Amino acid sequence: QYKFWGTQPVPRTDEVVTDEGPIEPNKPISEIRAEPYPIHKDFEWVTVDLEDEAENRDVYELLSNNYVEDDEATLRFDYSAEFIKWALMPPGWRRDWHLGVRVKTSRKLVGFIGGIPARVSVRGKEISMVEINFLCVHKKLRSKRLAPMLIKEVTRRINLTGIFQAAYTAGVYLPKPVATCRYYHRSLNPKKLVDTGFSYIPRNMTMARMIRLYKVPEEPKTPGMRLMTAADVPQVTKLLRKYQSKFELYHMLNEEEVAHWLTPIDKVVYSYVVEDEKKRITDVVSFYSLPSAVIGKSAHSHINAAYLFHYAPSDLGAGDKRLQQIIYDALILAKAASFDVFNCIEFMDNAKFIEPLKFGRGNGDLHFYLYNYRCADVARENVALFMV
Ligand code: NHW
Ligand code: EN5
Repeated sequence: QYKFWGTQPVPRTDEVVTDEGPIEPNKPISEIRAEPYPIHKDFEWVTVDLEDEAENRDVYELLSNNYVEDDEATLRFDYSAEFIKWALMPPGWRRDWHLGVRVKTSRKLVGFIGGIPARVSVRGKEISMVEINFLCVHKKLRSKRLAPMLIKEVTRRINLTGIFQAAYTAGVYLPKPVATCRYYHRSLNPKKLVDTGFSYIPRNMTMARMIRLYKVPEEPKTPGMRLMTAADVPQVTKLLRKYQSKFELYHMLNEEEVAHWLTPIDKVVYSYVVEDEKKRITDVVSFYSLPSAVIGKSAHSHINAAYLFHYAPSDLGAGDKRLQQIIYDALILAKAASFDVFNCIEFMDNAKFIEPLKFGRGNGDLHFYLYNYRCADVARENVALFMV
């Protein structure tokens, strides 16, 4: 049981965490291993240069063929090459945290793990961390303990920069989540979702009734709702900061980071603001595009999924209704942009709109983890950490 994770500074699965803080103290640089960990003679460590189109393509190919699938291998995440660059090159990114493994003879990329810097607020304490994502080992090299090697080598490279904590999310259970949240799905194109095996027709339902049930208007309902621009960044940053500060786990964003994560990029990230008569920004809502490839035989190659990303509803005394309204507009805008489904997880204030806006419970969980940081369980409505 947990031959690798048992050696790492993470809580045991049976541990009841009450105190809070680092599990191991920071090491002086002189005590951190200076050379890369040894690797099997047929392979070599590489630092992937995502600014190089061919290397960006190599990561895209590895992930599109080998990354996360659902329980029955119906669908596989298909992050676009441009999305991968956006996700791994935010302000402060470092090339040596984009770690790959190549086969020496063929140069084929067969392993990857990515880290980005983030200041994370954990119950009011601001901690410099990395966020780890896109861990992937080629299907032909599974169960050979390559994943622990990637994790150890990226940890070494990160420790050398004086960072000793990390945050990551996964669908699999590992020692030990600080929170676990369920995925929810709002159908926008029910017929395609059923045809591809993502969804099904419930008993006592027909396709015609489903199509009617999930129909949304063609244009947003909130007066003043429009696409966000670079000029909105200062006001959006203030709004997000104010709203986020009520949660116990979130990524603290400065203006530069808001510009990176929210400025719209076609087919990657979609952000909208509500502007009032006095040109003030009162609300913001965003989602990102993450298609899934249909693995089995189907008339469709992909499901176009939008995932709810950062948002902040204004506090105009409308309470829960306001949040419902801006998320409803996000559904409308996603449908207009040809998305088939709108996904979110049950965290933040999402429970307030999940039922009224006809989201259905998915079969997958997302677990939230901290590396080398003990922290009592965080209730899901207090989690606001986004990892794409
Ligand atoms: S979660 C998505 C992860 N990727 C996938 O699921 C893609 C498809 N699967 C694969 O590519 C988002 C492979 O199955 C992987 C495992 C590579 C997952 N996280 O090499 P072995 C992220 O990217 C443990 C962590 O033989 P494999 C977050 C497993 O429990 N550990 O397996 C990533 C076992 O350890 P144990 C995972 O199937 C966060 C060991 O790996 C894991 O060929 C990373 C087996 O290794 C997962 N998702 O390859 C941690 N899945 O103790 C970052 C399995 O049980 C930590 N394992 O023996 C922080 C680092 C930075 C710190 C800085 C201070
Ligand atoms: C790194 N940032 O299992 C995170 N997805 O529910 C990586 N289920 O799509 C970790 N076999 O419920 C990702 N349909 C972990 C998630 C891995 C992928 C995954 C789940 C999340 C999912 C689909 C079914 C998939 C195909 C069947 C699902 C139900 C549709 C729903 C029913 C109710 C009415 C609306 C539609």
